[in-house]
Amino acid sequence: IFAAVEMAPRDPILGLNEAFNADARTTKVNLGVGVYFDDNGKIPLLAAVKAAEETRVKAGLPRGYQPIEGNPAYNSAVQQLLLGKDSALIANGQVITAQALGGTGALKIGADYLKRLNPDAKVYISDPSWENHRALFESAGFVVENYPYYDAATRGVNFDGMKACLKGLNAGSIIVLHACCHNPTGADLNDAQWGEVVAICQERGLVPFLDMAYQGFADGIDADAVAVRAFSASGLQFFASSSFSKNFSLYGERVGALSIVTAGKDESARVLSQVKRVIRTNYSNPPTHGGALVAGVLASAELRAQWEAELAGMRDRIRAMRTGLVDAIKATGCAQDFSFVAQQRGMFSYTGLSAAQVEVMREEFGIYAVSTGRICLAALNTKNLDYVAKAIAAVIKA
Ligand code: PLP
Ligand code: TYF
Repeated sequence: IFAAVEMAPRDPILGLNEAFNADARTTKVNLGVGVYFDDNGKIPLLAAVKAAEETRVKAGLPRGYQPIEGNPAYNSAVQQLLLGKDSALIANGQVITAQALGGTGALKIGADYLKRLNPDAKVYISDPSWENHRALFESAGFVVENYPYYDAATRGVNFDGMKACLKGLNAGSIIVLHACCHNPTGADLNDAQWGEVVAICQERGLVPFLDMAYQGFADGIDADAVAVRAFSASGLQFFASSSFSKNFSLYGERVGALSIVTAGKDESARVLSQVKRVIRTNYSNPPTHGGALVAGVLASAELRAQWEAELAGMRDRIRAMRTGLVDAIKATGCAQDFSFVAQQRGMFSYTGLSAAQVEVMREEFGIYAVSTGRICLAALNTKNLDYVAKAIAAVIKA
């Protein structure tokens, strides 16, 4: 049965981890995968999460099945993070949320449901986008195309190009938007631009799907929800995926959620019933532990404050690494100005390094980056910063 099976291509980002792990050099640095490491190069276990976990373990709970849509306390906390605790949409019963297996799982149940809802729609993702967006929507059966997004010349968003494209799309087209901290470019829309995108979605009858994987990594929980809040104020229906991999440092626990804003309570009940059907035929119901930890942190005023402080600590450390990298590259005497790195938001920077330069970084310095020139700033620390800066300066000069 397997004789004719070909090797599938490796995930361009996760595949780098394998090469990194096999590298024997002690000076090696992995700037490839989007994971937050602390100044010692370790993935943190947040103190707020640890406290919630200790309480949960002490309680010695049985492990029954969860409801198909997951933990109700968790789902309600997710809605409040996205839409704000005083959201009229929540009060009106216009929001449904299903706990999902990470942000990826949320995107997949959303994609599978959209395929049933509107099988002929096309999906549009930013150019460039997170590598998995295309593959995921294609595997749900959609044709996926790009809308213009990044402008390499300005290192910002080609907003005119993006708008012109969105304005030409057919009604019902599905638009995947990075709610904040764009992966891979670090270039986000400003508030006014979000307002314009909302207006275009309204005029054209587009279906927005906001992917929120880094809430709290740019400016803070509420500040990073501006896009979601702009859509929620518009009266539009939309989809939103949440991931708590990064902001709760719970990568392997697979904690995420799919939320859908509907026109009203009755619609919500019908939509939720269909989403549950998608879930049932995929994995029946989500796992308990990670969602319970997030719900536990968010239900306690004390743990929530502790989490927000820890999240601010991660955000501030990334910012310090951004300015540190800019300064350290400058200090090498490098002719190229890297000050744009300090303006980009979230975990990533599109450095402008070519695939050939990225390869030299890997071969000569043991520094791993994505071939597109994307680096993860959250993998820099006070010990490897100068080494990375010197390597970047060296490959640019070569
Ligand atoms: N969406 C974007 C834009 C991401 O960068 C990521 C990264 O992990 C995800 C979704 C997936 O999140 P998760 O790891 O929780 O599946
Ligand atoms: O972009 C990143 O590096 C993160 C982690 O298939 C990731 O979002 C990368 C690839 C992938 C799943 C997660």
